[in-house]
Amino acid sequence: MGSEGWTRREVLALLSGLWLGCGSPRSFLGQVFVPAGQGWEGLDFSKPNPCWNGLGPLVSEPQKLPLIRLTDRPIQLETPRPYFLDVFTPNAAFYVRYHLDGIPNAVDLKSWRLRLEGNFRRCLSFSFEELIRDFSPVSLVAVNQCSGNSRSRFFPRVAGAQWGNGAMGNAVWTGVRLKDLLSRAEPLPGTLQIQFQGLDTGKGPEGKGSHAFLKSLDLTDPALERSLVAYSMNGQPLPMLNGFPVRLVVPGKFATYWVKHLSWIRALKEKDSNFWMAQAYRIPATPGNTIRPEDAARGGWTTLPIGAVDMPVRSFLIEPDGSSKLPVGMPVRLRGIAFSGGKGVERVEVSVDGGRSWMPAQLGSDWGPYSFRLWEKVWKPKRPGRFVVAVRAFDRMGHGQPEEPIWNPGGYLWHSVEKQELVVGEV
Ligand SMILES: Nc1nc2c(c(=O)[nH]1)N[C@H]1C(S)=C(S)[C@@H](COP(=O)(O)O)O[C@H]1N2
Ligand SMILES: [Mo]
Repeated sequence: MGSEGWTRREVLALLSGLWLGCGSPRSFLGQVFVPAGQGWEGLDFSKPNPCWNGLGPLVSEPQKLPLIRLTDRPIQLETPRPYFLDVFTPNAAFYVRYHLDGIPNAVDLKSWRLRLEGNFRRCLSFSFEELIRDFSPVSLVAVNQCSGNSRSRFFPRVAGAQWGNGAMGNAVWTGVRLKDLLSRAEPLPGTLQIQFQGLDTGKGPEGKGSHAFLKSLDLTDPALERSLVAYSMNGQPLPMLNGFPVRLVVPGKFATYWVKHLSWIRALKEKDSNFWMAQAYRIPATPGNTIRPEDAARGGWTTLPIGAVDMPVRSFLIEPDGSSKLPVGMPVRLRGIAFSGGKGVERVEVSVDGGRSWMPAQLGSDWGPYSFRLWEKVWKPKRPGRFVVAVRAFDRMGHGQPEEPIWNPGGYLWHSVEKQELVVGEV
């Protein structure tokens, strides 16, 4: 690999990624899907990332286990594959995504307030203590998934963090119902949207003047009804990097609406025209929200905010990860997770012949329609060889996953069937 045209920093980032990336037998990540007969030196970066996770060094940030660092400023950390063997993602392993580099390192709960302002009958503010004491706590289980999860699968590649599959996590969220806060403040007639803002600040992308991270939902969006202002994650305070002291939880919607360090809730009389709503996080208004790159380049197509859709159903093989040979005749547990954006998981099917034939998997406990659901299937390989395992899930509305890749310029909504090569050897 020549280094022409690359900055030293980029080369170093790439090298450190390779060192820990898929195919390296020393790697803790070990989530190999290396093309037949090749080692990791055979990976082609002009093609989709073949590894389960994104590529990057493992780094330890405060309150976090070693996670895969995709970018530094803003910090973006991906959860390594083995943590998804559990239905709840540990807080310390939960992925991290920011847009701005001015992120809070500490929040003083003595002075911190959650403020409701704008077109409300009453402008209110609440201390952390009041949120815990004066409202009945509500708990729910929901998957937080970045809109760009699996973006490194896109071909041709698109700009943005090159996530593998680890920009997602499932947790028990506890807090105050958003609607309890809204009904105390009472949106006045003429309110179109509710806007959410966290404590982070910065310049944002070059020339965009996006000083703060702002997201809005229509006042009529049913997702507001089920949303929480969460102060607890898996029974613990939120890690700072996941939004301490409180974050918005919008079950079923992509995590871009799950505003961290939530400190301002605003009633808007006009539709939010800020950068994060009007320009970023837009998807093609086409069937399946997919578009051909050449059509996208021609322009003249309409877009929707990604909040217009619920998360599509997805499923993943977590173990075995392909890093070691399986012995012929020995039963192995194929294990993984599936989830949907609110329609539940009706069934999961597994294939060991690359998707030609499918077998039903056993499902684990049902933690509700927004949660991960574990699945497993015992498989006894009868002959040596290379087997391509594929997994697909269906939600309760009968929606499945496309076999074909999708594409859009933002690199959003990837949900095609995942495949993993497993090698079976003679005993
Ligand atoms: N304050 C704030 N909240 C935010 C963001 C942000 O940049 N700042 N990013 C959003 C996006 S796009 C994602 S994917 C999730 C990531 O949540 P996590 O970092 O807790 O995993 O946070 C959302 N909430
Ligand atoms: Mo995101």
